[in-house]
Amino acid sequence: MTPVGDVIAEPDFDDRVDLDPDARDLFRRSGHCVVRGLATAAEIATVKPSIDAGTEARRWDRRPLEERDTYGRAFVQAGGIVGHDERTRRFVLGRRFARVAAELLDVDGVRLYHDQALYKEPGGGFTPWHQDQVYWPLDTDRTVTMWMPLVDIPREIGGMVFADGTHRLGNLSEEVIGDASQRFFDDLVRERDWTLSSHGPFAVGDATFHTGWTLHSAPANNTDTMRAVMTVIYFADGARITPSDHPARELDRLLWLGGAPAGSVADSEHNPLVWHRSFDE
Ligand SMILES: O=C(O)CCC(=O)C(=O)O
Repeated sequence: MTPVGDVIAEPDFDDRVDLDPDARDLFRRSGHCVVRGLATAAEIATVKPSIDAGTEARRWDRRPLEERDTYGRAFVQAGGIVGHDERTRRFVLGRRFARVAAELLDVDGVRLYHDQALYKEPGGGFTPWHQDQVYWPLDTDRTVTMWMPLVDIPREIGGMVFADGTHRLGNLSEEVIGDASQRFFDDLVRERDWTLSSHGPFAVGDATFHTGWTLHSAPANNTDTMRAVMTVIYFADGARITPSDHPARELDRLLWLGGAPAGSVADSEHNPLVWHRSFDE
């Protein structure tokens, strides 16, 4: 990795970092973990202007904060920033991050599902409880999101709150993120008495990883700082597309899997193999 310092010419996000076995163990036991310093401040300083611009260009909801619903108030959301420019592409397709994802999932290779910027504005609302994989028409539970702050995130803002061990329970509800998922899972969290964990505060370039079925939420941003976060979602190479039996999954099939039919291997041009064991040989 490049040392922390000023903006650098071109970061190399393809290099190898050694994963702390404790992070791997926590991920397998609880469905989430944190990897501190996965990118340096200098690397993020170089790439952040591109991600900021890509986020502004591709954000889905342009209404003012106060006109949005609970989901819309949670963050400015923009997906597919990988196509914004070369710097963003190199970040999203960085083998450093994908190798960590593959190691955590214990698979030979991972493909890109999609990337997504999640910028929680000053005054932005909480992120309702949800499971990501309810959106994903994939026949595997070997799926993972890397969530990386592009700014320091103090304890007052915080990061996601995870319900430990829920990654082993599969689909707990067909509710997509919103008021209904918040109500449903809030009750379930109380009823099942799951242990809740969080990894904040964060320095820029730290990253959390959580599986597609790990139940999570995030607190509101009551500070004056934009909580700029970039995420990259990966799935195990070889996964197949499942039948579209939910409108959200059908939309995702069209948006992120190249519209390929149910039953086919998820390997469209939008889902490149970002890391495979053979790349290191
Ligand atoms: O950043 C947040 O507030 C929530 C992120 C999230 O739900 C995710 O990355 O799956």
